[in-house]
Amino acid sequence: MVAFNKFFTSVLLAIAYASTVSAAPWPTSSKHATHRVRQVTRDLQIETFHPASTFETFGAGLDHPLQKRADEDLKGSAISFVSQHLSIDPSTVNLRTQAATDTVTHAFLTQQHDGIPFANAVANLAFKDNKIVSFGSSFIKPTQIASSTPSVSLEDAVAAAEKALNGKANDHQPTLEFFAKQDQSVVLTHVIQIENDQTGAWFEAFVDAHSGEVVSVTDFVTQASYRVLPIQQEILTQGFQVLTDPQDTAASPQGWHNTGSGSDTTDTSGNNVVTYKGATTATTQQSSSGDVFSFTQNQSQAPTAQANLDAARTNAFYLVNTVHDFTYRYGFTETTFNFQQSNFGKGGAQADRVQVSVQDSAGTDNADFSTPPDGQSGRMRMFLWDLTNPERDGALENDIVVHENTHGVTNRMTGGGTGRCLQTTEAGGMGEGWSDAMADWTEKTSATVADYVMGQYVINDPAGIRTHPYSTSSSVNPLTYSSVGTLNEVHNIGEVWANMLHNVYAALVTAHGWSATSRTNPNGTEGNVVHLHLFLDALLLQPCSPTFLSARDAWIQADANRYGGANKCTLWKAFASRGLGVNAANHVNDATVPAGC
Ligand SMILES: *[C@@H]1O[C@H](CO)[C@@H](O)[C@H](O)[C@H]1NC(C)=O
Ligand SMILES: *[C@@H]1O[C@H](CO)[C@@H](O)[C@H](O)[C@H]1NC(C)=O
Ligand SMILES: [Ca+2]
Ligand SMILES: [Zn+2]
Repeated sequence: MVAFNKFFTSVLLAIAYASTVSAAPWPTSSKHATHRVRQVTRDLQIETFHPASTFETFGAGLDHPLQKRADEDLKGSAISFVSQHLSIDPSTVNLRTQAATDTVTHAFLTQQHDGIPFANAVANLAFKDNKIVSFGSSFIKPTQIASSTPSVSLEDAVAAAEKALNGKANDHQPTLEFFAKQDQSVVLTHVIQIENDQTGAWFEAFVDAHSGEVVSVTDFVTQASYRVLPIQQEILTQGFQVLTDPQDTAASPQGWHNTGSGSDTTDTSGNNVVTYKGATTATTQQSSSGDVFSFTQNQSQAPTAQANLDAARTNAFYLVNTVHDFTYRYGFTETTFNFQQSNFGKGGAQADRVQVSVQDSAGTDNADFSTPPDGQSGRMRMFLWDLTNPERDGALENDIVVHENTHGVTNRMTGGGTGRCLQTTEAGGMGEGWSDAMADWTEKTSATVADYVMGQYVINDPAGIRTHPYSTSSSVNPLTYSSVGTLNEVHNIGEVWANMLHNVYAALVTAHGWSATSRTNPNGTEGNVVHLHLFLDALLLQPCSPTFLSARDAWIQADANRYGGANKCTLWKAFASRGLGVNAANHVNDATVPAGC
């Protein structure tokens, strides 16, 4: 495979170059927003490129060109705005999909040529009250575009991708898409999903349809989620509780045990999730009739003991359903690319409930979540942790399950359900941050905003698995925006973002109080309700491959959209207190807040 060898060589060159950056005039972190170095297989490391996104927000909104024409639809409005705003021909703009929440309508677009979409030159527009409130774009000015007729067959492209990525094409239909390279030249690619059942790898390969080279990948798996610290001392676990009818029927109209047709299931499978060990049919059956799942964990026995395994599958089932239900209330619905087996005719792509593999044999001391596009199941794998005897089960630590599940939420809501938009180092880092921040949100039981620690149970250490607790105290957690410039690993970068969001949360709760019913009532005015609304609204607003700067701007705009900007100064002060003020840029702190704040 000449093409493969060529690819391999150029990759090695890119990496060798990257590792000698000390001589370069720019900091390594200047690539955080557009690149990511990935260990694709044991022998192959590649650096992927994602065009930089611009992001503009418009406060109360801009008028758009077709606003006055009553007969115009969203598609016409979106294409006409984008082509005028970027001074490009409307025929080069394609509306890929749209989504709506209770406040905003979103259009997700791609650049196109000869009717073929660009995979990585994309845009997103948000409309509120028929005005444009934000615009994100990674459209490029192509220097050269390959012929739109492939000269390499799909069959040969599949073979090249399978060889390069050490896996097999799955049954997802390959597509033909253009792909923008770093030099702004555009290649035509066969886009093929490749999986490896043993390693759990799940990629989307972009294979040049004229040269046969693998030019890039999307990695659907968020890997190596947990860093391990030494065991110091014991903690007590919080203990189980029996919950009766915890389902929220506003979010799950047929409950948790019905996939939209036929009778209810009597095991840990339903419309939002199936939890199993080994095979998807290896679920836990109810312990007595009427959906009773009561299994008492015995901590002196191995996690694999029957009752402990049943407790793990039951706990994960409860958690993923609960996250489904409360995120649904706040806007992660069928039309905004959520995970459900049946969408009950409400739009969006279905047959994609989350599959949770507990006690997965592929690894230890970790967990991961794969987010393919809307319409394909999300896949969570929970491993055992071997730092204690008996081992401990990640499925029994709620913050770990919520962290993993949130990868599905952020990867689906950013960029319109493609799973392609949190691939850069910086965006991947924020992905880890949102996941910790969501776990932080779910574990609050009062208005007190105590320091928050992730993952104490699995490693049996009160310090948890991160470098610092999340805290409003800068002495407890000193991370600021400029820390991102010194960090290269996504979980470390994620800690900076999660700590900022912890401070945003604390500021909102201080300003507006706390609701004990926030999970089921999104109409409250309390700070924790406001926080989760802005959290999810901002995901839909922000551009593909967001940065700390554009993600912050998306929160500010989300507040303008939903609350008329009532929290603008509260948000700016919280972000600025950790270096993400008005003039922050290039991983240099700034504490400025807008005039009037
Ligand atoms: C838990 O397991 C240990 C070890 O097998 C056993 O001695 C103990 O009786 C069990 N506890 C309960 C409550 O079943
Ligand atoms: C929230 O408000 C909406 C719109 O007014 C209403 O339909 C819904 O029932 C309310 N939800 C709750 C839990 O009060
Ligand atoms: Ca879906
Ligand atoms: Zn993670």
